[in-house]
Amino acid sequence: MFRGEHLADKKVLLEVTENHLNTGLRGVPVGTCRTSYVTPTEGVHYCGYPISELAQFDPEDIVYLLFHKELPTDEQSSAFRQDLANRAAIPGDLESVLKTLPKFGHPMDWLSIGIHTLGMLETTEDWKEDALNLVARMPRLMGLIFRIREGRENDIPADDTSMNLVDRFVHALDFEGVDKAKMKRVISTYLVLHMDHGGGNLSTFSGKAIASGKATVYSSMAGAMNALSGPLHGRANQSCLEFVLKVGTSDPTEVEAFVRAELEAKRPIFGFGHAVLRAEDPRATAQFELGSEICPDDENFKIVTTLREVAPRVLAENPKISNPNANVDIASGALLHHIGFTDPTYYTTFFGWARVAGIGAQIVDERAVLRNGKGTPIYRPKYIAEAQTLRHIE
Ligand code: NMX
Ligand code: MLT
Repeated sequence: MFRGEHLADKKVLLEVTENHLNTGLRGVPVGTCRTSYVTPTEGVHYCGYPISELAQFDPEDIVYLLFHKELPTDEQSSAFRQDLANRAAIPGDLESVLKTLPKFGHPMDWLSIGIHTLGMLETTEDWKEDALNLVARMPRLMGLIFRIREGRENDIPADDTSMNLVDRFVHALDFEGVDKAKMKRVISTYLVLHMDHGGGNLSTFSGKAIASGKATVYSSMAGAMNALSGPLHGRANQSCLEFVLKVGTSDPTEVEAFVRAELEAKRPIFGFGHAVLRAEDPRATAQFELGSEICPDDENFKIVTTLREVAPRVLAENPKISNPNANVDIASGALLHHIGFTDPTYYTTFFGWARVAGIGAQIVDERAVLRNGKGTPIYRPKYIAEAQTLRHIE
């Protein structure tokens, strides 16, 4: 049962006026979304369930929800985990390709190329098959990216496809001297919180636009990852931890001085603000709760806790800023750092890993379900010619 049917409310439709032009389609309805919607105060809902109710679920059950639009029963959950395991083996030599990439390249570029490579190794020409195969193969790709970039490319543990998604990544990674149980808990929560965020966020929109020209799921997803890699979108989680490391103190007075100086220098305060939300993002709240439980004394966690108190007050002084509150990126870096991922340049790859599920499910819906299975046509919004352009035409 798909709860929270917002689309019955036709008031969301509006007349497009000149004021909507050149605003990045802000607020302009362009389609329907079957996986999730975002409300300004409760944030994202997956198939009608507010994210605050889902944070503790296993990632596999949330992938099931996004693809099937209902939470699985115990039997459905086990069958789905088996299905993912059956799809998980990488059908070819991904490792050799990754080993040729420049180690100084950004991990998001590796992720995009890795997804492209998976598509070159096997594409089924069935939207859902490809989307689920990709979900099932992501943990190994992620593990290989980390290991090969770090020069730990020998003795990579053989893949064990019977493991769950997070265990398979941690197994490939094979970090020494870390608390693996804590690591699995943080990654699991991270994946669930980041899987989907409505139909119009930049990476999802870009992925669906590419797929509308009938590019494969893999090509569309690689494009979506490129969109996610921008510093105002997914890569804000990297910038946010870099920012936290620069703040370097949890003293409220010093933090406030730092925030003001950043604003003065016209630099964004990472981890705050949102295009749709108008309150603290519940995904941030969930991560603060997790951090208070597992690492209340971690220095970076203490800094983000102070930022959470100080920055909204300072940002609210600028009436142009629609939402001065914490967004999803504020605490995730501190948690990832705490469990052993100390290099923030990797953080957006976790975001990308998670989003593969939501974007994949939305591509399947747009290509094979909407408009009675016919799918939406190729994206082609209208642009209005500017006077200068018209002069050239004449
Ligand atoms: N720090 C400094 N300035 C800000 C911030 C912020 N955190 N948030 C908004 N503004 C500015 C924004 O740049 C814009 O300035 P201008 O008119 O000069 O272009 C003005 O306030 C109005 O922006 P809004 O309408 O409030 O926000 P918009 O929808 O344009 O942008 C973000 C949303 C998320 C891009 C913006 O809030 C931002 O840059 N935040 C910091 C970066 C960040 O944390 N991004 C993560 C978002 C989550 N994600 O995954 O995408
Ligand atoms: C998010 O997860 O917050 C997004 O992808 C950004 C958005 O919704 O625009």
